[in-house]
Amino acid sequence: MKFFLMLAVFLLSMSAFAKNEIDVTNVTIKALPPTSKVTAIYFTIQNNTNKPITLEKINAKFAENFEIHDMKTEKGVMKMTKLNNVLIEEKSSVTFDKHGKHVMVFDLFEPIRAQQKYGIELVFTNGKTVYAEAIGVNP
Ligand SMILES: [Cu+2]
Repeated sequence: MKFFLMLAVFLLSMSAFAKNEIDVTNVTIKALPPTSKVTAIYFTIQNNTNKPITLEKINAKFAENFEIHDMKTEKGVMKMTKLNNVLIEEKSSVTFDKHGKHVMVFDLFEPIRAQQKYGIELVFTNGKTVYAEAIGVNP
């Protein structure tokens, strides 16, 4: 009995110190009128490992298609370009926001409402999948 108690204390202290390999924070999804079938997701990916990681795709149940986009200014005009993946260097982070990289969501199955939570999966090329909760935010 004493052994199990000590083991439990040991495991608890381990988890308190363990750092996630990948942290996905400030996850938001743009809330739009129900007539809109397209929206965007923003977040910050922090790579805590000693190796670069590559975000390959996004999955979620509330829409059919997800694309990684970037904004570029061409001849003074802002344009969206599709990216196949996004590299996050070791011990660094990449922020997706409305001024640059973002996840474009097409063919929504349900309207995105402010303050509601929407689960998403971020799939990396090393086989890791990170689950995150996006919060609906009014634009
Ligand atoms: Cu876009």
